Amino acid sequence: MAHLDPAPSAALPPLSAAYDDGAAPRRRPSAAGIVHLGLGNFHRAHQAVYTRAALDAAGAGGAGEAGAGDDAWGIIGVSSRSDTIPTAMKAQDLLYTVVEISPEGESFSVPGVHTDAFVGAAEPERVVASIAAAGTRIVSLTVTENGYFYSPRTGHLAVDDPAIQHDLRTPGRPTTPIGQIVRGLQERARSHGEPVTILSCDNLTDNGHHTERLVKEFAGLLPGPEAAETLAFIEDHVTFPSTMVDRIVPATTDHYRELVAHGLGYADGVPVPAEPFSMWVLEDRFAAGRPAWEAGGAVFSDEVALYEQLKVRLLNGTHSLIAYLGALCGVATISEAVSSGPIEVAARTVLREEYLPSVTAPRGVDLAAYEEQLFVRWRNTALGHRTSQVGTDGSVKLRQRVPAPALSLLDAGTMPHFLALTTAAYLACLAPLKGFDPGPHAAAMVDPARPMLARAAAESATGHDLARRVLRDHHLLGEALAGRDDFIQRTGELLDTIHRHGASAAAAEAGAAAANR
Ligand code: CS2
Repeated sequence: MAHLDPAPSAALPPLSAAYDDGAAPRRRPSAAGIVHLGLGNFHRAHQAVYTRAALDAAGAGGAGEAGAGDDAWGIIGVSSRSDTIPTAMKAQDLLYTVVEISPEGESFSVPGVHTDAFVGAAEPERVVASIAAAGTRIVSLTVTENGYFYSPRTGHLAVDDPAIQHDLRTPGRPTTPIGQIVRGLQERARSHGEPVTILSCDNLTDNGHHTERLVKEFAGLLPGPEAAETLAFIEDHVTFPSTMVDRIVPATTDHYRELVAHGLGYADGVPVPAEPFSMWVLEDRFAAGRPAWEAGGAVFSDEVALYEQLKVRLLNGTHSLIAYLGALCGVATISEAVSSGPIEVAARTVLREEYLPSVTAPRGVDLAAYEEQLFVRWRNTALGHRTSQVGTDGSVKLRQRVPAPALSLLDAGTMPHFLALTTAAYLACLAPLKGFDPGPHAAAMVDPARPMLARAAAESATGHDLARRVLRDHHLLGEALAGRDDFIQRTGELLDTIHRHGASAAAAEAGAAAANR
């Protein structure tokens, strides 16, 4: 990629000035209809872009679908703790640029759909009030797999977690997304009783039902009659549609700020890079209307669960293997990792032989074309999607990706060597045994299980010891896999190979074993 001089941003007009020359949408939403929890890059390059298309369609007279012709779908963006994005967005009239990156070049767009932005941790009462406002018709979430405060062992609300305990004891100042939602719903029930939709947009299987269960479990723990009142309101006035979201969105770097400065001629402190591909499949169960997101290509379907399973396994599951093997091979980006022969072979094998058997294609989806498209997307070198970003939060992500397909193969008498390799490569990155250095990209991975993993690694002499401690004793991949000694043994063996001979040798070993099964 051509080198660009650092942007002379001080000399450039701020993005807010883009209105005057028509680079930003002139038509802003007339009011806020959506409160979004998790004002990160993914939301800003996904839901916000679909919402812009819906507002444009409403401006053009609408298409006769639900929500068409309605422009009161502005989004109040709530960042969980960091003030970087809210502060920067407010300084530029709530605008930011989406930089679409393909090997052929970049294109720029400014969604301009937010009506406010603030930090939830700094203003907890305002989160509750925003969710409770009668004008709020959808509360959407991108809080990552790690933001739902559920026990990976049971799938139920992590009642003993100090943050959930805090939210149960402190009505007006919740800090967790589930606590914020329930307190907001409680307030709605008390004040006006208007219906609302809770819309999870995270990579969780059955994300709507999962969110509904956690919300109801939290509501059920409220004191005395509050529990019954809130649960009754939820039952009658709240829906939780499931969604499948898909767009690769790397972290913002100065490189993207420079691209905006040079390409668009404005200073944007918080642009969002994104791949050209984008997909959104939703159940059409909205309690109080919705924007005409189909104007941006969203698909309303009764097969969301199948789409979600396809995506979480084929895309996300394979992505994890590419990230951990890549990091162990010293590679910074997904595109570089998947272009290496042994990693591509491992990725294709896990996808075809270990994820594919457990998915059912939604109507009209060609699985061979889906696979090819994934490899094209992963090879998008211009994107700079980092192995450390995909490898982050593996303890929570792998629970969604590995156990179900692994168990169905194990139950059929087939060893899932590459799912064991995914687990082994994760452990090699996050729980290195004494004397093993997984390298800087593994060191950059953030994971809530790091303290437990470090203790387990310190107590273990071999890969097998470590796999046993983490999978069997700590149930890292859930209870069912905790009881599968064969899978744990295989993970331990592959982990020992990584320690002794490196990740490529372990991938070759898994490949040889898979060829013989
Ligand atoms: C990735 C996803 O970080 C990860 O675990 O697999 O963020 C992936 O890029 C998106 O789900 C693509 O839609």
